Amino acid sequence: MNNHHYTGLINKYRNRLPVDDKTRIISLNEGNTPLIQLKNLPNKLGWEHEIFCKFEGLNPTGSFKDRGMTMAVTKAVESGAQAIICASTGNTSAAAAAYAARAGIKSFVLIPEGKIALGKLSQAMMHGATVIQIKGNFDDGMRLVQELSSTMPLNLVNSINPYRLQGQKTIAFEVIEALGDAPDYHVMPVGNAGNISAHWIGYSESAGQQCGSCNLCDRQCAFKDDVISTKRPTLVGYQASGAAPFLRNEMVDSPETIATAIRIGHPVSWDLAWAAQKESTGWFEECTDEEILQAQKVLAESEGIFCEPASAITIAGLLKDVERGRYQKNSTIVCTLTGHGLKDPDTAIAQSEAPVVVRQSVMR
Ligand code: AN7
Repeated sequence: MNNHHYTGLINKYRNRLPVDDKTRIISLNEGNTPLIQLKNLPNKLGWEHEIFCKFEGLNPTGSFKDRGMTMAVTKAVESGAQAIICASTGNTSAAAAAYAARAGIKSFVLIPEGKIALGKLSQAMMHGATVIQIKGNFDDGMRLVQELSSTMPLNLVNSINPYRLQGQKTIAFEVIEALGDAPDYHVMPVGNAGNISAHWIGYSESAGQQCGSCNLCDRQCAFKDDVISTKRPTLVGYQASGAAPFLRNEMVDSPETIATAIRIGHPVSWDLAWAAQKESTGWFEECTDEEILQAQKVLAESEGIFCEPASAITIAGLLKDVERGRYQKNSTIVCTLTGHGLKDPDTAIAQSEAPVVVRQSVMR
């Protein structure tokens, strides 16, 4: 095999990840996703920013979760685990099921009954996970899997597992490589808040700086040889109005939103995400379900990029905050589009006009 064949993010960034030469790497060649500059939307709106989408929907299972899962499952296997478990709003379960299949171990996934997008459910089922639907939401599932994994030989692969964040931090490395430096802003959806924390770890390491996640990180940002950027971006996190604990400044007990991926009221990475917001002088903002769906459609129609509703909240947030002048003029802004639109065809079809039906005779 030639040296240029891309074999996933652990191989690419192995000197910045907790693996050694003996580690058996469980990978589906995740990462290396495209950074696509938006053209039509900023032109139409007269925005003076350069806006890029990091399209994480193009990972092997269709979401950013693959970045964390390659690392978590690699370490689970290294520790001798025979089975992994997670709670999920959908994408984590799809990734866990796929990487467990790749590793040849078992996976158990807990999902809220009737509240995950069908594409994600089909993935967990096809990859052979034991799918357990619970009469409750993600936060209830999270409590259950923490309990189960503490008493049974099950390796927990939710983002409370620090290896998940280690894998997910690599998105920052890729953005910096593509742009030549960190952007001015990096914008993303916030649910369980692992991803915003991972972005901050990645950007901090890249700039050779300490961050609020250092206590969880086995490498202590000791990357003096790997400094690749001159600065860290301002991080902006968008939440659905019905599931916005960071806006309410307290946990939300009955989260509700059409963006089921981020239907989370008790984020596990609460402290880390606040640290990321404060240290980056960023902010959290909320968007309604209506704004989310509208943004999903606008992005798909104007740029040819189809992301899932949770991911489209980044565009909804920009539509609101750029117009308000919250972003400094002439900025470089990167949006993480966390998952592919094909994950949730039901929501897409429900908000689109029905196709016309014609008799064949009319066509002649
Ligand atoms: C598309 O799959 O939590 O703030 O269980 O699937 O790191 O939780 C999914 C989260 C954003 C939020 N966009 O990221 C799960 C799960 C998409 C997602 C998020 C999720 P975090």
